[in-house]
Amino acid sequence: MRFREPLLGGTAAMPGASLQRACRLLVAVCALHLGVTLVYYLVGRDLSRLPQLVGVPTPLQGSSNGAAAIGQPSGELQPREAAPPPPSRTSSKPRLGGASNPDADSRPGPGPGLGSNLTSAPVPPATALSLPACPEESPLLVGPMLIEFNKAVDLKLVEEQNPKVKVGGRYTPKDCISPHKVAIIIPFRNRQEHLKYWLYYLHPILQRQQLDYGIYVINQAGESMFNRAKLLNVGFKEALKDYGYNCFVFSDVDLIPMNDHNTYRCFSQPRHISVAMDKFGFSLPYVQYFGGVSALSKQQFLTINGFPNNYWGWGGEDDDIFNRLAFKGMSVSRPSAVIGKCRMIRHSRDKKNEPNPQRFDRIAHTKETMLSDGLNTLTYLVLDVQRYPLYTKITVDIGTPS
Ligand code: UDH
Ligand code: NGS
Repeated sequence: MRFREPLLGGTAAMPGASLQRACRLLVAVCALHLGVTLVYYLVGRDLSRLPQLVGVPTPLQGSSNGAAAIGQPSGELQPREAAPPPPSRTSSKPRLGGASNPDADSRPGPGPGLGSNLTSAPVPPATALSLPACPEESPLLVGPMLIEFNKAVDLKLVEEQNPKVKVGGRYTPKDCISPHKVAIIIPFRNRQEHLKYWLYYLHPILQRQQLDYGIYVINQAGESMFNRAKLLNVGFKEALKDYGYNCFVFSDVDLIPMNDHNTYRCFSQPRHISVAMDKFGFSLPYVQYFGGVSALSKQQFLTINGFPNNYWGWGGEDDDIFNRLAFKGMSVSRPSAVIGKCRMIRHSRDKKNEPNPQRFDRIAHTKETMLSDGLNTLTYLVLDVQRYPLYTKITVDIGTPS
């Protein structure tokens, strides 16, 4: 018996030809599929769009949120010193701020004035609309961090290490919408070296915390007595002219958190953030302590009429703020002493910030004074606004003790 050539032509070849055609069709379909996939990949390269197209919610991918690019500060600071980079924009015309413009507080969104360039920087609205909300706890957090201050910081490098931070120190998560629109306000005068450490450590942390944030350094002009709380009031008002912030973190320039689970955001009660400072043996110095770093929502801040304007020199203003909160029936929320660990950059006492001898008398009268000393009586003159790559610096004349 010999084998026929059963599948090669004639009537007997018919089933073979059909199979061939079917195979060709299959190959064509595969090629088409491959082509379409390739086009999606090359054109979009943004996989977060795919779920939007098919109506599937996007699980958050840590790596697509910049965590890898941001990186964890290794503690390896660059040895090179650098002058602050040139500002992107300068407004040198003095502007009056304060109680004369009460509407500034209630504007929910971006407004005229200082920051129109900042509000144009974040994600375009079309993309933002399709993004999911950021999760309650960021998946990017790393926990305890090594914080040290033994090597100088080069701000140019910090800039390169934080490419997603926009001019003026603005950042918005790319892959999700953060409910936490946080203005970080730093009272400042003549502490550039501390500010460099602060920016080096905090920018990566705040990005990992998936906050929609902006950094405001409120620089007191002149040589008169320092006034921390008044500068913080100025920061509140000025930041709101930039963007619809709903949360305000008030931070000394020399305090760095040691655990990124200590989120720089607002809570249902005012938040004390720097609860376990190294200089106090990683614990609270006293239960009412509210100094260092704290966070108040816009509404909480407005409820207490902001901070006092008349604590000139060191001490007591944070106790006055605590009293204001207590008199308005609020309590203080805090992280645990483990999560709340932080380091302070050691330094000597600043000139023109000597202890205020009036502070004890003032904190004994917060209940009455808080009605007539605060946001409703705040006056100041903005002398200069500089939009640096990593922060916005607002220089103000806040006057002198009356
Ligand atoms: N600040 C300045 N410049 C000043 C004074 C204060 O930028 O000249 C800011 C800065 O953000 C600082 C914050 O205001 O972190 C609070 O200043 P502070 O002097 O009340 O508190 P700090 O913890 O120092 O910095 C306390 C006195 C240190 C004495 C140390 C003696 N060894
Ligand atoms: C209290 C001050 C606070 C100050 C705290 C810690 O005594 O303003 O010490 O100060 N209150 C009064 O003086 C009434 S610190 O050691 O951080 O300089 O914040």
